[in-house]
Amino acid sequence: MSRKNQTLGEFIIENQKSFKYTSGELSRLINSIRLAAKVVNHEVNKAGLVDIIGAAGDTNIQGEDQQKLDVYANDKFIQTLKNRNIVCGIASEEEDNFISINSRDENHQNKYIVLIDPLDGSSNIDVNVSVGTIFSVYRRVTPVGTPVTLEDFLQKGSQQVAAGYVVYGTSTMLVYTTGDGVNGFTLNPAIGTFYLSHPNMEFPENGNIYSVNEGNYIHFPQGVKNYIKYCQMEEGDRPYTSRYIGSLVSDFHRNMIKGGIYMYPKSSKDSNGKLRLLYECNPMAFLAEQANGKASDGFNRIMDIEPTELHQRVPFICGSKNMVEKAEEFMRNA
Ligand code: AHM
Ligand code: MG
Repeated sequence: MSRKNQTLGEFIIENQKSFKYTSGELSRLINSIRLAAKVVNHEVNKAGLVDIIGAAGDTNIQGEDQQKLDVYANDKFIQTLKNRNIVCGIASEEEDNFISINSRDENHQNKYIVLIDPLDGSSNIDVNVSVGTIFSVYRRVTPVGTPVTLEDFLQKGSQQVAAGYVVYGTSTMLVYTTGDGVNGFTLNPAIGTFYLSHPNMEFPENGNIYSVNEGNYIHFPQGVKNYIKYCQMEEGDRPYTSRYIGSLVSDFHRNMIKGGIYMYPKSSKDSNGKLRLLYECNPMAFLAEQANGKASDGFNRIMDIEPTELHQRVPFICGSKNMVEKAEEFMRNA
């Protein structure tokens, strides 16, 4: 059940019954992400003041070292999840290895693991363009009571129990799914509360926006080149509009609302593209499917890919269902 003006806190409590597992742990986990998102939002919003309050690497007026924002976001999300004693393991784009968390009576009793990209698109910060946080949640597969292992993190996207993102944009929003549709909450910064502003979000089946870094065009596979030419062709509802922010969360968010396709294909420079399967593509794929959209590597469903490494990269095509299927058709026929 959802109603407008509901706060995220109320929504979590009222929807806990619909979770597959109802111990309350997942609710507490989403609550922790909500809290960390607010803290990071506060810092991201001050990014433009860097010349006034000091840049990364400087020492601030209290004698504290200033951190780069992506490191800051990483620390805040990890700290919040650790302190609240909710997860047994965390993996992050910012950390080479996963972190095993041994808490609650030193007995490894927690069941959830989280994979996170704490500040995606961080090259956009210097120019005041939106950035985001992406997260993905699984239940561990190794026995409770033992330390987590790599196996807990290398699960297929289809095993996710929750996923979402925070977009630090003109408004800050938290958008997430627990496998029962996608809901979006907007932060009222004056009082620090997220409100349900976008209930039951869905990709339109068709769209007219394509988002891809066309600077890499000559390096793309022929199928992608052909699809881009198709988008630009004068025919029916085409040419489509090209919009590329260079911040996956923001490009995805816009396409979900307006209808569109995002692509980061492989290229002759990067044989698997750029984006990471576990904490960028899988969570966005889960959201896309829950919002009536589709996510693919060009040939296969993203959430069916069997992961082999923590920081694995994968080509990514995601968005309105009919557009993704059309792109796949071009890939197959190239
Ligand atoms: P990051 O995790 O290093 O920030 O990289 C991921 C970002 C995505 O948000 C964005 O869509 C893409 O990289 C942009 O890459 P490019 O500049 O190559 O187009
Ligand atoms: Mg990233």
